[in-house]
Amino acid sequence: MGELIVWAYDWVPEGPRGFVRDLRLRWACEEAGLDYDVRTIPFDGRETNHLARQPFGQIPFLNDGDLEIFESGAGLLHLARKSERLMPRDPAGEAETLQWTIAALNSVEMVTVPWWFLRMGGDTDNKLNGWVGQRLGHLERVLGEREWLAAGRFTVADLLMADVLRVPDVRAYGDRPATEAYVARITDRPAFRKAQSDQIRLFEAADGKRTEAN
Ligand SMILES: N[C@@H](CCC(=O)N[C@@H](CS)C(=O)NCC(=O)O)C(=O)O
Repeated sequence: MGELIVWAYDWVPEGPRGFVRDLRLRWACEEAGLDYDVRTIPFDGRETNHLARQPFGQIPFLNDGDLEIFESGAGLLHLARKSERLMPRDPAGEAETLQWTIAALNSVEMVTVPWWFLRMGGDTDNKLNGWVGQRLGHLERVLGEREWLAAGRFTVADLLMADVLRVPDVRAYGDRPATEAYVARITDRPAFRKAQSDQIRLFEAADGKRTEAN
């Protein structure tokens, strides 16, 4: 293992800025105090220009020296194994962190992503409303009873769950005060704010280059 490199797009339109998933890996590195570099692949041609590194043509992916990892969740868990700040080392704390990390991906984001995708296309009264409401309702109950998802302190599970929940459509859906307080608290962390502003700055700098090129 060696140099950590987070791979991102070199540019995206304004809408997704601050939400593109390389932010998850940047944020985790910031929380853990791990040195990392960000490198980019061209947004134009993204469907096919990096299939050797990410078989679905997506970002992010991560290098750790010679190790290459795609999927933001896999990248986060890899980083969590490098730093106790992201995941406790005791078996119970680690198991709780793992289960909530997978829950963020496979029980919450698995429903919220297709849901907001339908809404983006104007289908606000879509068939996933009930399913999303149910998942978020269960989470509201959990978050009403505890400050952190796992191990009684901040872990990579909170990073990922907050990132899934902070999507504006999700955040605005229903009245869920405990969830809103959780998202606000976690996205107020300096590591999040730095990762987000670094991402936005990269895309803003790329705006200038694209204008010059056209
Ligand atoms: N499950 C993947 C999803 C990655 C993903 O959706 N990435 C978006 C950017 S946030 C992307 O590359 N979209 C372009 C596409 O899907 O073609 C992960 O978590 O890494």
